[in-house]
Amino acid sequence: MEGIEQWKTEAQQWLRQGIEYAHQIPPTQLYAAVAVLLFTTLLLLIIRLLKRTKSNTIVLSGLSGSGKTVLFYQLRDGSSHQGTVTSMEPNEGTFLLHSESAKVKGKIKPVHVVDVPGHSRLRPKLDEFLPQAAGIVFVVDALEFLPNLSAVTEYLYDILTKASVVKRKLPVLICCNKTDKVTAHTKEFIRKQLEKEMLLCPSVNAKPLYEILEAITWVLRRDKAPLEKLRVSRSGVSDADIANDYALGIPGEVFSFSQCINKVTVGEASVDDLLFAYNAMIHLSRGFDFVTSNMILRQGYIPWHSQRANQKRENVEMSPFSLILLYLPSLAVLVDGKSLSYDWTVSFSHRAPLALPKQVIVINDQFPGPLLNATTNDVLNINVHNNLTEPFLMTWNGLQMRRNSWQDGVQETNCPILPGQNWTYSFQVKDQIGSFFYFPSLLLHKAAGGYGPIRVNNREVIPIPFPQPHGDIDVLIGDWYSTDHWDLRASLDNGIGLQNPTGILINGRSPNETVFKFEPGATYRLRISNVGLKTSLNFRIQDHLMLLVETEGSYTAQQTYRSLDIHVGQSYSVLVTAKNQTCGKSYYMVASSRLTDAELFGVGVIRYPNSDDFPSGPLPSGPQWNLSAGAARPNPQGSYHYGRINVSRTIVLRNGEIDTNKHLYTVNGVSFVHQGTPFKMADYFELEASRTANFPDTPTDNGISTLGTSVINANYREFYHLVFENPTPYLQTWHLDGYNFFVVGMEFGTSSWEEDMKATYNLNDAVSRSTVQVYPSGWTAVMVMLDNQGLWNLRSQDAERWYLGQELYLRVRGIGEEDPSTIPVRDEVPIPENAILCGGISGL
Ligand SMILES: Nc1nc2c(ncn2[C@@H]2O[C@H](COP(=O)(O)OP(=O)(O)OP(=O)(O)O)[C@@H](O)[C@H]2O)c(=O)[nH]1
Ligand SMILES: [Mg+2]
Repeated sequence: MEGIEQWKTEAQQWLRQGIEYAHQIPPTQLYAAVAVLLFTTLLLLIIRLLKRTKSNTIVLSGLSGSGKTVLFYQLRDGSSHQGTVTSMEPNEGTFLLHSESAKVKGKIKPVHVVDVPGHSRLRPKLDEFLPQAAGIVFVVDALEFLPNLSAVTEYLYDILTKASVVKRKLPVLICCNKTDKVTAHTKEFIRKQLEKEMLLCPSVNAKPLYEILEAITWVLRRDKAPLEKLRVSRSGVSDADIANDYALGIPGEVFSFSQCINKVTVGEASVDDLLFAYNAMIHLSRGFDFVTSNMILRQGYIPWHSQRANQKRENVEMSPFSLILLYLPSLAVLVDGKSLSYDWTVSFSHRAPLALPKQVIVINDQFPGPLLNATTNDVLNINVHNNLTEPFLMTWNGLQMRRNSWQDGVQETNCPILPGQNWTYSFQVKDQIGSFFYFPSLLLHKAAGGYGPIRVNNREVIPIPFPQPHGDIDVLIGDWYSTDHWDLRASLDNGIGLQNPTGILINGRSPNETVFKFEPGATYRLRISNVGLKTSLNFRIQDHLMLLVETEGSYTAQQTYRSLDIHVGQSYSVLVTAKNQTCGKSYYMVASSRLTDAELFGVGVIRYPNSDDFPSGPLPSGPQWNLSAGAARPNPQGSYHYGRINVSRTIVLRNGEIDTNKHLYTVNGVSFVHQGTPFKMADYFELEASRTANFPDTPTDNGISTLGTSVINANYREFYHLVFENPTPYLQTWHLDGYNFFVVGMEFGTSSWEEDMKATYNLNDAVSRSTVQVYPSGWTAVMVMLDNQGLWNLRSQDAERWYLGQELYLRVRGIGEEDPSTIPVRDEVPIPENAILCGGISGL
């Protein structure tokens, strides 16, 4: 008690002394001191307050399916659990990033992550989270990027023009996701496309200069129109955007993300490699800017994917929920593309091409058959009524039937449509563009016609790398035998090969019967396919040049040709510009045979206005071998990194012949013989089907040839290197259903391929196609990413050799190898409900 009293007295003394001291200080100094004191306290309080409200919220946004929810779980748990379904509610959580959870607790701070559903109806939720956000991660699906380009751009534009983003200078990370896939686009490509597409949004500045630059670019590439077209197509969609808060870009300058007031960065990520995403999160949530991956590595963040990638990949892919939901009708709105229905009656008709009567296969009474005119992602339903007297199947040369070999229409994937019956093919032309054709696949029916053109057009919003042509013209060229197909078949069955064809048809017509009308000055896209049985053709137009722009669904480096060799089963698009002020004249279009005893000519006529006459002068002559078009030549798409992928298997396939009781054709010594039940069906119903055991990956030298059922078992998502060797004096063409491959090497003069030939490969910008020629005594090498599960026909496009056994099947399987009913729908669609059953499964 005494102690306390003493303290009290001392305190009173200090107070008195203090007051006296204060009285001695001049009042102004005193006020100043108090003011400084108060100001400092206030400042400290404000700093404290600000520090408290410093946000650590990262908002994940982006289109539906871009991978936000997977990213959310990966960031939180290092795994995406059971996979994902389309989110209907935002996902929210405050957690230590999984990559940091091993670090010393207390030193690291949790991050608040919000995953906003991408469905357009749910996107307004984004506005609820932006006010407290520290940064936005805008997730882009780098795999399905081009088909969604306009939707992605519109959403991103919306975000970048919001007051809550611009005013607060919110950093935005454009995270290009799914880069684990080989066909994913690079971040540079995505950035460029987005910046370009942004210009089509309202109130993005800098249009005038951009337009000038674009015009120059397009004129150099002989183009003027695409941007205009895009602008028109976009302006209708985005009227609502005019209400956006801010404009983007700097007037008079080409738009780039660097012009945004807030920082916009582009990075890459995937379930297998979240290094960038993790670090972006860490830096964003701590108010730092994004860092380069070098800095990240220096700071020692460990890429977590190295330990757990495989486990996660399985988790993602086997998700039962996402599989079921893939098929929920409620999701149908998310699938773009329209549904097209065709009703086809296939029948024999007496026709007389080349003035020689023959039973021709017509479709709805037409020969060639009707045009299938689709746009990328459309779903086609083609109800085929078989009014022939024989079983029938149609196959779709070059259409990839993604995940859906059930619709491929070849002997080992489908049971035939019997006479008098019908079957509806139903498939999506997913992520494809280009020129193709369909033809009957069984019983040498192709010799009777039954073929027709397929166009898969670009979606309106996807630019094409050349001016929008004035019109598209389908040109089907092919050899023609005036003998009925059953007689031809009987000869082959009796060991007598096909002789020289009777002639060459253009669009099913004899010379001079097919007329194409040209308007002066207009540019036409000719979609040319060789639909014949076995003859390579040279195509040319009198006094007109052709600009090659597309090969079986891939845009090529554009090159001008006077003539083009088109081998059986190949398709090309060329642009032909009509002459100016050329009225009253007409010109020859010629398709002439190669390597036949006598040169045969298919002749079409190009007519300008007011010309009724036939062209004058001799037919334009063809060149010697034209080895450049379609070889391993540049493809400017530039977004594939196929040259960097490790090849998991090399298969060398040598074509040959055997004489048993009839003349047959072989691959690696095996001539294919159909067993009665299509393999695809036998696989599905787990029927023991006889297969040639151990089909060799390289030709054997023992010279023994056999009959068999060659199937190469291949692993889904592996990267294969196929070499086709052709020791014969005849030209060969090979086609793979379900895929485009990169043509990396081609040689003639020697048919035996050696390892060291790889040194000559084009591993940068090879053309991507589905049918490739192999020159006489030559070899051709291709590389293919097996990302399309199913059973795929690899065949000689020569109808005679195909009919006589020169084919095999690539059985690309992943999960569900043992029990086909467990194959995830995401990898392969289930057997169609209307599948025709036959052979060993007909009673099931
Ligand atoms: N290959 C690959 N697939 C991925 C990756 N990330 C996500 N996916 C797949 O993409 C699909 C969509 O992923 P989600 O995370 O559900 O998509 P989301 O963005 O949340 O979509 P919404 O919820 O509809 O907005 C799933 O099937 C994932 O398995 C990736 O990095 N690589
Ligand atoms: Mg989601």
